[in-house]
Amino acid sequence: MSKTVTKNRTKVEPKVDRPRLHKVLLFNDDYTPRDFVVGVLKAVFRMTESQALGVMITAHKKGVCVVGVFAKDVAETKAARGTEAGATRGYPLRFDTEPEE
Ligand code: TYC
Repeated sequence: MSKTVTKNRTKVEPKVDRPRLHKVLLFNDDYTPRDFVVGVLKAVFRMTESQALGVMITAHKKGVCVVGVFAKDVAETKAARGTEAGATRGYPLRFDTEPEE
């Protein structure tokens, strides 16, 4: 008599958390020229003129604006590049990162 062979075909999904995405925030200040902020947004975040203008104006009016959402290392690099771009010209322009919910 032959034995019945059964196989468990249920897929076992590893319980790994997807790495959290991080927001890049842009903060308003009273010194950095608007055109400069727009230029940094275009160069570092590859935005169009109108996207960059929208983000700059939102930060200017509200105090802060989310620039975009990226993998942690990408968000940190872009925030650092943006802040450095201002610092090299003596502006207090500030970007920072924050984990997404
Ligand atoms: N508030 C600045 C000005 O009036 C412009 C500005 C906008 C600076 C957004 C920073 O994140 C910023 N010159």
